[in-house]
Amino acid sequence: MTERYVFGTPFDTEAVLDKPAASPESALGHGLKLSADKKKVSYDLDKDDVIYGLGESLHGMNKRGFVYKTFNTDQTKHNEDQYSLYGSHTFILIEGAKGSLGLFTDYPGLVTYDLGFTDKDVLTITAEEADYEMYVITGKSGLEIITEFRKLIGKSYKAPLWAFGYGQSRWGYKCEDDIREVVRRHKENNLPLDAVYMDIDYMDNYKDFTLNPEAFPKFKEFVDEMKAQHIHLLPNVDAAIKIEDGYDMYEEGVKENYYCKDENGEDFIMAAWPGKSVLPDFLRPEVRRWFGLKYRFFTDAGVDGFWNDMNEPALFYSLKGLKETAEEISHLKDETDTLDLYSLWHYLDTMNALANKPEDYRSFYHEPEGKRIRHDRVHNLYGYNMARAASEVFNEIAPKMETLIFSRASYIGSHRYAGIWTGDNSSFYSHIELILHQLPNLNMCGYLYVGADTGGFAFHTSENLLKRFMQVSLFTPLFRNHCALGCREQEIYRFKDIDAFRNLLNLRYALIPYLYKSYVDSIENNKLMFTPIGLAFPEDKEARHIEDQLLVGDDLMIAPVYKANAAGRDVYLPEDMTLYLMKSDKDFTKTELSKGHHFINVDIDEVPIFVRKGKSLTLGKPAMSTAELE
Ligand code: MIG
Repeated sequence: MTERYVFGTPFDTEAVLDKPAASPESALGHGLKLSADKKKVSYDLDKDDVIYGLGESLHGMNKRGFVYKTFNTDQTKHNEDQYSLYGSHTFILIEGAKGSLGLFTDYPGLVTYDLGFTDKDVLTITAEEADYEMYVITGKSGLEIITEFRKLIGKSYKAPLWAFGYGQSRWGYKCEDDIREVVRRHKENNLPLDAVYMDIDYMDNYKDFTLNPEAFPKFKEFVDEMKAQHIHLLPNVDAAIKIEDGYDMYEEGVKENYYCKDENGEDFIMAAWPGKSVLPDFLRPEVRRWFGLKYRFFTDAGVDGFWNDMNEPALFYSLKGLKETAEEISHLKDETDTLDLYSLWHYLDTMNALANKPEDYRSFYHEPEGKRIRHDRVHNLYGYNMARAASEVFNEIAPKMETLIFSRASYIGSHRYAGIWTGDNSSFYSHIELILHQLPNLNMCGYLYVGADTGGFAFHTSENLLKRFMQVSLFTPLFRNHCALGCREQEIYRFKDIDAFRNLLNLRYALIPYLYKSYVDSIENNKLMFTPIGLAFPEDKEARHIEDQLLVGDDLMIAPVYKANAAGRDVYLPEDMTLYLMKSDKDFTKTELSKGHHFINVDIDEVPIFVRKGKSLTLGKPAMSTAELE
């Protein structure tokens, strides 16, 4: 059952299209307490209550014991001291002694979730303004509540089958030949591959919907050449538009008044990769359509995949903020003889605070339906509507193609338009574990086409770390090896043990029929693709606190090894299962295991797959690309 409470005058996020009738505030029950100013809802937690949800946020699968802030942030450090990442997924599920309860706070600005942090026994949800909707969902089980919530927010975006192929990416591929080499070296080594990503260096001075003409002199021919080898190209499309006379896109937007405005009604000037830039007002349908139709530049050439980046939106600085900062640090030159440490820190902090400044997010405006609204109040809808801009026109501009789009920033609602990736993780073992925590929480918030940068984005990967990363990612819909500029090259063919990597890719391709079926089933039936065993076996007290095992679809369970130099791991089986230790789709051992705790030995080249009681492991035949799958 879903109850809907409306406080103040909420902005319509379009997260829920078909809204149930509102309940009077006095009906708010289930132990939920509303503060006098109506900004805060609180709830007393029992000792063993588990809290799921909040999508891609950091920390455990059980979110209890920390504070989370939903304000989409270009956060390159996925460490435990961060409160926000790129997406705001404001649904939580409380599983505990009093039953299961789902809460969705529909507010597109800052919402603070204090989940037993300030007071270990109290959960509070605080919206920055008392203008939001709260959906309270009850049901017989956590899984039933999740399905009810997913129905409420509408069917998730469905990516094409080819999007389950392996993709190679690196920030730093610059030209046709860089991409050709990636493809060639995969082929030479018999490594399956479906996609190569084009990161921002393909552009002409970081201008959206342009190509560096020297690097891509005959783009259409190049796309065809790649297609002939079953390779999809996926350009990165950023949010900010370069200010440059003669850049047609910029000029059209100025003429039509399509950009976000500052306090004085002038175009708000900020900086991202293109330098001084403006931000399209994606909250307006006509701006979305204009931007969406620009994708023709690529789709006409046969490009059928895209990733949207920097769309929190990330602000390297605002022009106003830069001027203020420059003024402030100019005083340093008078202090060089007398500078004390506190002043030094002040100057350092002043520079560091230039990017993504809260004041900047409060200093520009959107004009949806002619109404002026300050950006911070609708901040989390920006990336949502950028992805939507493309997704809404693909059928029109590329009716014969099966396009893929995924975004970095998101808010519940954008799950209907695009997938997401989890942004700039690092080559850390702890970030393999993080994926396991994010997957089910993303799924419950509507995101099914998801994946993390495999091998890690920042920092340097090692051969064994990449293997362990791949052993998780080979189960996720988006399976992309991606890495940052300046970090150790991490294409598979850079390492010694190519045979072992090929085996992992073969296993992935053999699993694609099962994974894609489970993926579609999760979309059609509003289910999780990745289910925590605590939710699947709610009566099982042991299963409740296990965060590093997941059911994948209806038949399988995974329990990956994600610790450095580990020879194996502990596993808890909530029922009898068959363990397949898989070196490849063809080379495996099979062991029957009974319900309960086990230590399993897992070699660096083995992937443990558990087949549930009464189910079987269905593998297809691997292929060099999804197009060649039988
Ligand atoms: O400021 O396009 O998360 O995947 O490689 C960095 C360059 C901008 C951030 C993305 C990352 C991408 C990078 N981008």
